[in-house]
Amino acid sequence: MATAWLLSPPEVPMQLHIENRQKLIKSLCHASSTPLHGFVFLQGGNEQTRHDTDHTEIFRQESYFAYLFGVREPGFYGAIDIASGKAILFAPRLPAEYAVWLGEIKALSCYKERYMVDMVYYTDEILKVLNDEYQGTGKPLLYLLHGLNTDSGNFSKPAEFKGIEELQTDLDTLHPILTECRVLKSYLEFCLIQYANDISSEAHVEVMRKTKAGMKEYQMESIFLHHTYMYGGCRHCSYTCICATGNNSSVLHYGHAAAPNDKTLHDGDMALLDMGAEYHCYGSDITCSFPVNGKFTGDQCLVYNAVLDSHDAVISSMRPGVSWVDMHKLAEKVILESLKQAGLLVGNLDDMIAERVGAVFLPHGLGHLLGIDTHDPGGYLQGAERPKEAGLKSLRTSRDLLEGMVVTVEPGCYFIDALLLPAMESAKTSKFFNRESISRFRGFGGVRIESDLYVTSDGCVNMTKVPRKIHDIEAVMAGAPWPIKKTVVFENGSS
Ligand SMILES: [Mn+2]
Repeated sequence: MATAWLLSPPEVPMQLHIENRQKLIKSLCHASSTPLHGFVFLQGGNEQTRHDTDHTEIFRQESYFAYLFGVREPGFYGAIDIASGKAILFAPRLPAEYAVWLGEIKALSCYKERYMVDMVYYTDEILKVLNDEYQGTGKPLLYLLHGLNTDSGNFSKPAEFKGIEELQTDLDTLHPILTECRVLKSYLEFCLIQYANDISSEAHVEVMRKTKAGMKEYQMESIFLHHTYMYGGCRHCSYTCICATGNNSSVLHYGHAAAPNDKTLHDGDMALLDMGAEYHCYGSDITCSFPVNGKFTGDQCLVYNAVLDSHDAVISSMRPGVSWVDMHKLAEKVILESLKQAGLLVGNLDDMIAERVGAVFLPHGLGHLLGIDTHDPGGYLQGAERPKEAGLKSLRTSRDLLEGMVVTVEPGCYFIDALLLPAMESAKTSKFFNRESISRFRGFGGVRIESDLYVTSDGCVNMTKVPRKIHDIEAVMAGAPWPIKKTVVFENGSS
């Protein structure tokens, strides 16, 4: 059955980045008791080549730079004059042969128009321009980006250019404030994340429909990539596709170079597909789990519904002020309850929770902030400590929810020998496991269900539009329609 897909990815209004810059300046001024002078100054990403060769990897903008300026080309710098709010871009001066190999060299005015900034100069003019534009006394002061990414442990690299030592620099102020700006999404940002969700949801459904025993895992990946690029204009994914079937679905980050989605699908396997496209640097992060033959067995229903109940329980409890750590505990509890009801676990639920049995089945965090990065920054405020308990320590945020956050909800239930076997041996936890029933699930793999949620003033909106209930998944896999009404983005202007 042919489906009419929408063939026109949306034009992104640069108003989005104007608003992001205004929000930053407002936050910076709000955080200081005295009027601030100087420039927010960022260096955009540079093109990378493959190892020692001249093969250029496809460029994707650095995320903080993308947030403020939306520039898609490499080699740029950007400044915002804090006093006036004026935005200045600095473009690389391209050599004449660029026009032969890479295309027309654009006039600076083209960048000014496209990116809706106040001024554009060349990168070799930075020092002069900053000196000329500076309204304060003494040497121009630059607020540079330097701070920890709490997911990777890496630090963002402050801008560097020839002559920067002649200016004053501040490395401490900008990072926490700019990061916090990224945590709460504007209406236009919401629209972009919704678009990435719409096209990715559609692609997940397309994969479900085409999945059959005998295929390779990478063919599911290929269908997803084709759909999001062909019909959605998404050149990048938010992360490497995880297309795991059978026991591979208990490998949390399957799909990497050493496990490249290359198993053959067998009748009876569960598939766990964690795939999300990104558009104009804003991403989506969606996981669907289903049997490759299109029909759930009793045991597959049991595990799947345990995770779906957990997913739904969290979503119906989410609202501003709710602690994400509590949401993780709720997710865990619902899964443990289901496993107990099914006879896989025995004993008192509170005792199981106290002994961290939940982390045996759900060892990763419940979810994370999502935006320009899949694991968007800001999960831990400066000075905040990570929880130390098993499972909870993997949380990428321990914060209370705020209106405007986009968070993933991704509970899972996995049968991972490396966790299950020691827990069944441990003096503290062995009593909770019904060995006979659990043995049925060795080699089952796992189930994860992941949706992207936008936190509203009194609840949340699920931005992910894929079949979740077992009868809906079975129907779609058997050919039933699953219309995804694409959200018309950017129509209502900005907020
Ligand atoms: Mn995720």
